[in-house]
Amino acid sequence: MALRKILTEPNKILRQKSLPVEKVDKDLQNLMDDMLETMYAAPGIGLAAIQVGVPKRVIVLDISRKDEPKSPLYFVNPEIANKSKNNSTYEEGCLSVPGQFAEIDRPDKCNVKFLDYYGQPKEIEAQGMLATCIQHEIDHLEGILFIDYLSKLKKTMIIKKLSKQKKELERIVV
Ligand code: GNR
Ligand code: NI
Repeated sequence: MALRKILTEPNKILRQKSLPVEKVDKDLQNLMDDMLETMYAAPGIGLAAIQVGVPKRVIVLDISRKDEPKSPLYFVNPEIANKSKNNSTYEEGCLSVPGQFAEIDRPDKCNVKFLDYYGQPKEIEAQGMLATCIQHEIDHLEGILFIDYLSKLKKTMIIKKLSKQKKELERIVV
């Protein structure tokens, strides 16, 4: 297992559309193991493969609390089969948009079809935080970030700030 580097905005790779996985093999399981380790280290509760620069439709999640046993979830080729008409609002953050948070409205329940860690087809009904997170991660597979749902002004301000932070960091490294 290895930690991978998480890409942050602004970065064109994050805007790529990820491609379906053809086979859940050892290499893909290795990617999922690395993603989970990277997510726990960050720390975060979800991670899409594109956030570590791999344009494959793969997501890992763990929404268990600190005082609960770890409960990792792996989703390969996830698809929303159904979503509720009712929305709920959560304060979202993103490891690719560091230090920024915003309230985002999304359907409060969704059914998700996917392949599990072993390539077995599964379907779950997600609600609450899990539903929010799965939708946030599936957005990554389409090149969408939560800041895309904000007003143009808010989004521009956040991207400017992150871009400035990146330049500052480069200056220090060089
Ligand atoms: O760690 C994360 N927390 C979070 C909080 C609210 C809604 C979504 C998320 S996902 C985020 C990790 C991440 O960026 N996944 O893509
Ligand atoms: Ni994210």
